[in-house]
Amino acid sequence: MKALTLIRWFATHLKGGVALLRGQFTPEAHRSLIFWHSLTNGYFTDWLSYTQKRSIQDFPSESLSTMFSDESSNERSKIVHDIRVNGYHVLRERIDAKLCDAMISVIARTPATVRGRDADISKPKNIRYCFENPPQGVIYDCSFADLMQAEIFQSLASEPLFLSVAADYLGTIPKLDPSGAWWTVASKDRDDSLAQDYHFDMDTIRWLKVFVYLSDVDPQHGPHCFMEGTHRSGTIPFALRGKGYSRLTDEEVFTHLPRRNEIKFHGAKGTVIFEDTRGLHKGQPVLEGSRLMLQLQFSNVLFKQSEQQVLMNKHKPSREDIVPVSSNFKQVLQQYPEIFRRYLPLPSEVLH
Ligand SMILES: O=C(O)CCC(=O)C(=O)O
Ligand SMILES: [Fe+2]
Repeated sequence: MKALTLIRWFATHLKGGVALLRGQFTPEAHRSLIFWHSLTNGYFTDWLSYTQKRSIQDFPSESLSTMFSDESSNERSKIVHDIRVNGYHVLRERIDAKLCDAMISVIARTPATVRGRDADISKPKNIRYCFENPPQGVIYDCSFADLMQAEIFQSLASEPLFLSVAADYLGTIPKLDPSGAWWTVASKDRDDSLAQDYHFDMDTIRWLKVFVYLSDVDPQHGPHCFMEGTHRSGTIPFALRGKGYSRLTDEEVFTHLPRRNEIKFHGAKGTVIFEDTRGLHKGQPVLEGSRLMLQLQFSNVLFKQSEQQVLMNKHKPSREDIVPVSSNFKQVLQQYPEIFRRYLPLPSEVLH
């Protein structure tokens, strides 16, 4: 009987693996992706992402304007090289403080979902709460679908430096996957769902995250941490990856991987970190005050999501929150609608 269950389970993953190779990105296939990823120490995932490579030229268009200096824009190949080798790159240039403040002001007025240490446990956790009057929690998440209503976030998501680095790293047109901003507040409690223990992400086949600190981050304010090099195949020992898609304590990680490979990102407001979060990473708990983090995820393929997962256009920030900045959004949307497919229910004449 046990053997039969095992055979069935393996057959399910075999079917899932074939579906993935055929380009069927269903939730069932996603479960098999995690299985094959762990079993092959990442090599299956590498193969799959290879099958998704497309030749892209002159992407994105030269005529788009950037919020960064020429120096940063010219660093593109070095950034991609660093991500390939180490799994991350911290941009030398920070995002301008005025732009950060404009983002913060939109985020502060956007309803947030509370996670962890919820004071009112009779309420389901996935309700949106208004940040002005929050229940006790550890993390307050704002969905990018909401933030994208503001021009500043449209500009950020269509920033040519981000798009070009992502396209180069992914080997195809990047697609904006679940992204958002969140406050983490000081808390003694820990919760499995909070990403405060080491883990790897695996929402799709290959992706690149762009993290932006919107508050100063020092050791007291929950630095983001990454185990250098663990985004590459063959680097995570079976004792860790055999646990599948779960959280790992520092003790577990440092029993199997050298502690000196741990990178703690301290940085002022506006710091940009490119990271392949296929590698082991976590957000250290905040010890005092709060940390505001923004994250964009650019993926090579979009897995199908349930209706519930797609929180779309639920809230419109008021116009006074919107600081006019030159936006590339319309141009990118017109040329490459697939980048924002997850977010905008575009009319079919735009898509085809
Ligand atoms: O809060 C952090 O620094 C970690 C976030 C994280 O795990 C993620 O965005 O995938
Ligand atoms: Fe993560």
